[in-house]
Amino acid sequence: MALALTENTAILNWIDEMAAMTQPDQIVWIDGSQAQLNALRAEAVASGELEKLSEEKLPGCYLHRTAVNDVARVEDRTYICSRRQEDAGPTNNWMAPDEMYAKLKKLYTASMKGRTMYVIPYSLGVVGSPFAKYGIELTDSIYVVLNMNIMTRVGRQVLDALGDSPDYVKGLHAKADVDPENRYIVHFPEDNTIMSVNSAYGGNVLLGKKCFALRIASAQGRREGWMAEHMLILGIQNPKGEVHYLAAAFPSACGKTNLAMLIPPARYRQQGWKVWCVGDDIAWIRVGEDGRLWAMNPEYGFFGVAPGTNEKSNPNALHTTQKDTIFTNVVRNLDDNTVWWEGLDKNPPKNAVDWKGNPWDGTVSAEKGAHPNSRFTAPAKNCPCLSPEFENPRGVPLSAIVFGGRRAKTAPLVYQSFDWEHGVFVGSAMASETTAAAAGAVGVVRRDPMAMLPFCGYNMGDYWQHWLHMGTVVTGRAPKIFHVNWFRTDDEGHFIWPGFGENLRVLVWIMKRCFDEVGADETPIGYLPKPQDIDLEDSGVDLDTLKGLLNVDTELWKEEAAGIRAFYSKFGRTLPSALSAQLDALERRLD
Ligand code: GTP
Ligand code: SPV
Ligand code: MN
Repeated sequence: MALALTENTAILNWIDEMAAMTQPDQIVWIDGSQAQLNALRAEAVASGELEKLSEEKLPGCYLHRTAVNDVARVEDRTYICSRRQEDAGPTNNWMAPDEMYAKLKKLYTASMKGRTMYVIPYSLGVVGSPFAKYGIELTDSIYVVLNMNIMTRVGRQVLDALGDSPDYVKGLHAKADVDPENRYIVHFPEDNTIMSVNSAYGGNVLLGKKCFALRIASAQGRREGWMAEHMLILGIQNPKGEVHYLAAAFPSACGKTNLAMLIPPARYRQQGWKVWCVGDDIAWIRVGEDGRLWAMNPEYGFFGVAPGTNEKSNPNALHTTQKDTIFTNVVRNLDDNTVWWEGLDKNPPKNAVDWKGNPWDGTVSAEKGAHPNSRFTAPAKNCPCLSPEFENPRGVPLSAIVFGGRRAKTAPLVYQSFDWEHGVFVGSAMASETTAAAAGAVGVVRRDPMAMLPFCGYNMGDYWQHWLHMGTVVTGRAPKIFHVNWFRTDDEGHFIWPGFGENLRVLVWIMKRCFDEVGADETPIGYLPKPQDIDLEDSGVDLDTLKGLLNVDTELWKEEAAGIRAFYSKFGRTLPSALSAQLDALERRLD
């Protein structure tokens, strides 16, 4: 094999086997050097896979367009192939491992003929730290190599840290024909193996992200006593200079990147409030030596939603994307060779190319210029508010865990659970409107427990049991658990709460609750703020509106409880009894 960067026989034998099946013309090891990455960028530009953007305005930035049928995660084609079907649970697609391996073998055979196989050694977490986990992704896509290089720590140092150990996650990705009928995103949690074929879209093919850091890692975490969660991690610095941390789980395209990079309203900034971003999508959570829960971000970059990102909503994200960024499925402005998307500003370019590659003049109102799930891949170190703790391998201690989703009605702006067990119930019962981040209908309310419905690598009932167990390990030091909803709408469908930077007002209440600095009203669903305890000065929201946002409609909540009961009924004996008891108690309180 050409220029292998390791003598690790577990790795070499596996690559031999995968190469014999896929039959690439050549194998190239990614060493992480700038020289090699630059050569790959040049090759991708020459082939049209990437388009170079203005070096003056967007230095080091590129544009990529995916196939029109390949723009989001495909949940109906994503599988958890454990030996027993019950271990995948009622919320995952399942097939017996032997059957799936045989099926995939046909799709991979000779799929890399005429192509190059790239070997990407990558680390989730700081290389060499006790909390890092390593993976190797084999892919025939330069786009994947360049994105993985932004999203994870890539290169020779990973192989050095791994040494002779067979403890790494195997990932095989082949673009094949990008055929949606034969697209499979498959996880074998018992083999630490991921196989992805017939796609070239981010979440389906950047195997370090959802596939490893959530689906495989959640299963590892259960075995090893930690948690892998679909959560942002942020630090809130108060005027005294103290920084307290929280992690928040919102479903895809429901505001994690935006909250993680929040800029406080002007008066708060003047008083000394600041938010530090530790992570925007994934948190690995462990019990620290002090008995508290600590969260670290295993990633190295942001794969963020472009539409809606602007100078007002998220200036930090916008700034993060001004260099060394890959944009996927956005508009290309031909006049100055930059990019545009809906919600960037009110001046769509007139001389442009849309996400499908067609001429676009910004006036075709029916057709969006950028795909609603168009994304930027940007290095974390570009972020102006990146936390000084970002490279701390242990992460940060959590004071609060926050769940949330898009709910036009039902869920109030914020409430607090009564205790850890009730908090796990609140997370398990989360529901949210679907978004463009996954293929399928948008705006349909569905249960999305802990924002992990598409990402839990084992039986969701066992996952809830693991959450309950973690609470017993950190008794007395457990983070307080909250639920937020920025997305309540009025009768015309407009968002009532201004959101974005103004969300700090809610985070401040949450922090006060964590440190027993403010009271609350006890309601059937949990503790709600006394309206006067949420600061509204300069928010544009009046007290009556806030009272509406905090309203708990008993009739809607009875329907909600019935919905939770129907969802729980899928789990049979894997539903933890503590959670069915929580549901019974909620129904009693509502009566
Ligand atoms: P994934 O990367 O898919 O996991 O998503 P995410 O949770 O990081 O979502 P993101 O922060 O990218 O937000 C997605 C969309 O929600 C964007 O279009 C945002 O503009 C919008 N959004 C984020 N926060 C708010 C908010 O507080 N209020 C409102 N109304 N919209 C928001
Ligand atoms: C999500 O869909 O939650 C994302 C984007 O963060 S992807 O990497 O495609 O999963
Ligand atoms: Mn996500």
